[in-house]
Amino acid sequence: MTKLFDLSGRTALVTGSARGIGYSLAEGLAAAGAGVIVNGTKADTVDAAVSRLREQGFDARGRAFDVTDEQSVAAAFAAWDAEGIDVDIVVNNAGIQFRKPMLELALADWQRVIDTNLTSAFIVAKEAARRMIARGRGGKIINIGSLTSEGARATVAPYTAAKGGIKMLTRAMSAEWAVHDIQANAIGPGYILTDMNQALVDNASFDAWVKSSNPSQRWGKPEELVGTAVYLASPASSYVNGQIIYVDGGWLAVL
Ligand code: GCO
Repeated sequence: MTKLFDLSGRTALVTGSARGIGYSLAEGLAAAGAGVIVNGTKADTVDAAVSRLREQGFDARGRAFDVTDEQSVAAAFAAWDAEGIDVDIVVNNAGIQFRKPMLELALADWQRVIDTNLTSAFIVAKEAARRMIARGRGGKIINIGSLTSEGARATVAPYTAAKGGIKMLTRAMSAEWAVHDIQANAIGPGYILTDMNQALVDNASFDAWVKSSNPSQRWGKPEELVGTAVYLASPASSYVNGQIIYVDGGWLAVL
């Protein structure tokens, strides 16, 4: 049974994993046996995250690169090719939030969120899938969605559009890559206690809304997403494709 969820011998790239949900997912995949590659935009925070993982005895390395930049992504994968590192699992987690009503939203800010939260998943998955197909051993792609993959909230239009796109991009990946034994799925986190959401946690009325809107009546913790990530990264999900699994305390299940 344990082999079903064993990631030993596999390497997982988690984008945006120097902190928050990404770091927790990298830590959880490492604890399940995977070698992990930490990514972020800043070398110092990537290095700090790698050190924290190595202190726990995990096989971890890092690379700071911009997941929205095609050349930077290609260079990263070329470097791993040269080191004999095969990326078997990709977690497209990188994401930013920018809260502003659309009538006040500059196109540049819209584009930045779309590029980081959606386009980067295409760029990274394309580089990874090309190699997975060439190796003939299949692979795993896990895209990070959101409650906003299903429903919209005012003031977060680009994030919502991107996360809705993540749900459908995941299905598109399945349509083209399932035949190569690549399972592309998504995780839809509910409201999770992260730095990105701290302003919301600190807002008493928003905090009350989150707690009253899900039957668990609380915010989720980043580590509560790990089990679903390990499942989707493991042989246990070998016939699961194009799905989005919500880890939301029951939010989307109730009226
Ligand atoms: C917001 C939050 C949400 C959460 C999460 C919910 O401003 O509403 O940032 O987007 O982060 O995506 O699933």
